[in-house]
Amino acid sequence: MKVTKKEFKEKFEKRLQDRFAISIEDASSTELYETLGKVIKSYYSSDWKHTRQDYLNHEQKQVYYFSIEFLPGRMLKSNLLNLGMLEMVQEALVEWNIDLEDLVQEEPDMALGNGGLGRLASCFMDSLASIGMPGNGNGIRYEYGLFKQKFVDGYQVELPDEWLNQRNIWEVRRESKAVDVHFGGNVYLKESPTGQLKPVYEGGYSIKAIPYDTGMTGYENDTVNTMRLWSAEVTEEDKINFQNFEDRKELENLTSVLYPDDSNEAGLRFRLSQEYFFVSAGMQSILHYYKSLGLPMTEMNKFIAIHINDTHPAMCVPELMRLLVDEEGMAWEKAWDVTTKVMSYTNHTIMSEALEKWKISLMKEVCPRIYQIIKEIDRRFVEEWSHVFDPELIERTRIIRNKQVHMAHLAIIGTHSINGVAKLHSDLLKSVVLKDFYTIYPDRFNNKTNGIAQRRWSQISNPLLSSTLDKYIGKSWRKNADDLKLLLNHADDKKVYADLAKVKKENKKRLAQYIKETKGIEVSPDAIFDVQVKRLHAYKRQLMNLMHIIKLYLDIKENPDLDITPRVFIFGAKAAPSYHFAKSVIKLINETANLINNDASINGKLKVVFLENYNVSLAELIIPAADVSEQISLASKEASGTSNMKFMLNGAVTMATLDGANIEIRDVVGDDNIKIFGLTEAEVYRYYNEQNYNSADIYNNNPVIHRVVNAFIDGTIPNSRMEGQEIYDSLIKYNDEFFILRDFMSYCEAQESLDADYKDKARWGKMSLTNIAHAGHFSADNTVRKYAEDIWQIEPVRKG
Ligand code: 8GP
Repeated sequence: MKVTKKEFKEKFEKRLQDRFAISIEDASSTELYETLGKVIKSYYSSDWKHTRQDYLNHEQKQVYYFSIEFLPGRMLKSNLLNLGMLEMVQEALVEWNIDLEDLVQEEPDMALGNGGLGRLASCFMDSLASIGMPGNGNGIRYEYGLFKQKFVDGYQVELPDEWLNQRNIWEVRRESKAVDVHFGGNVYLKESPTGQLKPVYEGGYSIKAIPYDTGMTGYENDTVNTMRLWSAEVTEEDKINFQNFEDRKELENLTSVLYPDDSNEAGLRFRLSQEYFFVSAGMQSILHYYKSLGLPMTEMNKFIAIHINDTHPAMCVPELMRLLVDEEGMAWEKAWDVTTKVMSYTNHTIMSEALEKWKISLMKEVCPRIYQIIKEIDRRFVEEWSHVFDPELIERTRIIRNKQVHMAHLAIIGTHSINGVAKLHSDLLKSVVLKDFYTIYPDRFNNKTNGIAQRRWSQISNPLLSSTLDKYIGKSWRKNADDLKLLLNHADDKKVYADLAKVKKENKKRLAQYIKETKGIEVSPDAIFDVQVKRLHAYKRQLMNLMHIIKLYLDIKENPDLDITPRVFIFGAKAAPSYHFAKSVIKLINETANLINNDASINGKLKVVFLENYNVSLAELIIPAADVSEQISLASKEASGTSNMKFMLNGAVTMATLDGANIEIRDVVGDDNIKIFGLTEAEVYRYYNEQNYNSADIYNNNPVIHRVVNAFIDGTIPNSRMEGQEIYDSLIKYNDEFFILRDFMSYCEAQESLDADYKDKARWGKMSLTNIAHAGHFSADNTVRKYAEDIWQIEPVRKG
């Protein structure tokens, strides 16, 4: 789209005038932001309409990405960038003495997700549009996003995220597309006059599902896809149908809050109702659309692909069966054939506590017809395979087992494709976690290594790096991230290293300023910025990072002349509100930070900063400033990780275990440009098999470890007696579930070697450059193309 500055300014002034009856000088940032949003929307609205029409006219196969979480972050700048207007608008605003950054701050960070899985969904939305693929999002419009985190006395406190208090300028309410979702009651089957069994519903209640659509703009290609988020509304008329007040309240609030748990999923009725709500609403609207095409129902798979992002939307399978069999009168076998061809599923974690299971009694209560259909799917599964495989294997893989409905089993049995999110993870699914299913359906399993929205994580978050890259390799990388490889032509050029270092320093200053403002801590941009930002989870081992900090602190106390490069350790992490251990780790990091930051005797060689409320916007500030990216999960536990990719794109060097996508990062950058340490996945499994891990032995025999672990209980870290004891017990009494003590010395060695590399400017320059140059490998554009080809069979319609 080509919009001149003059046109833009006229339109902007007119909008401001029409909406607020004021001139630019009198307008507040909020009014300016809202006006800018409206103007941007007006620029893409016709493309949005045309994109939809194009898909319709071409009877184009479309994918619907069902995800209970989306984490788009702020959209103002990404929309401007995608429309090719960012620089022009920045200039125009400057002419009015307005800083675009001030308006950016007005936008709430749309945080409708917990972490990796939700952010991935949003990266995919961006890429689908940017490569011109017909892709839609389908999720929940939570009124409260993920809680806002504050620290009080070092403890995490959760505050509500009332993001919708300020109006969401990007969404469009589409009342005319509302559907009803039925909950509860009883269902029995009755023979119809034609001899078919039809469900008869007794009681229960319906909730109105209202869709709110948000345009997903593609990068400079006039494509605008749709992310559809559903909101629950109860009409006055419906209210009479509720048997009791509690039911009514619960359902009225169905889409009010995002379940604030990352992986310790508690089986709550509320959550199950949310899942059924967005699944049923989305499936009904897709079917409605498909019927409008007037094509045979049996060919639905040629026009529609539905992706189940983790198991939360797994009820898409029985819901489509319900619609085809109950509503459309299709025979079960035909409906099953279509359903499995339409559906595909991604698994995002091997942590068994995150594999969802629902009590049968609960599912019967919330969505009784869905339960009946699942039971029938399960019955047929057993019938089909029990003559082929060992009965025990069939018993283990059934959907309904031990009075529970296993959602991953449903997602596997009901789809044609199951993928993991990095090579190692996909291999572990086949060899361990879903081994039995791999025996039954070997062809369904595949890998799709995650990717990131390259433009957000470079052009938007790191404009300085972007213009430096333009200077050396031209601009093609902005569209095609593989062209970052052109930087390798400068792999030995010290001038380029110096320029990249200059950019890094500026970004560090920007972050240092934020740290000063928000935490009151002074940090030097000459220090190494060593960053770990991600959800707080035991397997991610923030605790090991903390132990390394404690070790350095004790080393410096013992030897004040110790020759180490000053380091600033930066953390960002939210803990699930009910995750006690994770909250204790937060408290300990905060207390250690207090201790170290206020100890003048260490001469500022170490600083520790725990930034509050880590979210997408904060990530955009932190990641460009990082020298070191901490990706230190126990090998085999992190499915992929995606911040590792964002950091490398921004020139940080990864401190990594051989886990998740770290392995693939190592493969592309080479051993010299990454710091690998710790157990391999095979070694971890050997410990499991031989059951011979003994953390107390390590503790008793290694004086360094002994000293660091004791710091948790001997008063070294103040104000944290209880938490310290708890951590100590987790490491010693409960045998250190994630093998921190086993990996600790290897971690410290890797850190020492990193320190030495950092001192050598040329060496570090080359490492950093090599990481940037290879980051295109992890562009979500590439990942999504692979999904499109191998799983969804969709093609770009619009110019990509
Ligand atoms: C995350 C994985 O932990 C991470 O390794 C991966 O990069 C990311 O998904 C995207 O694939 N998993 C989750 O966010 C997750 O499992 N969330 C729980 C609610 C299921």
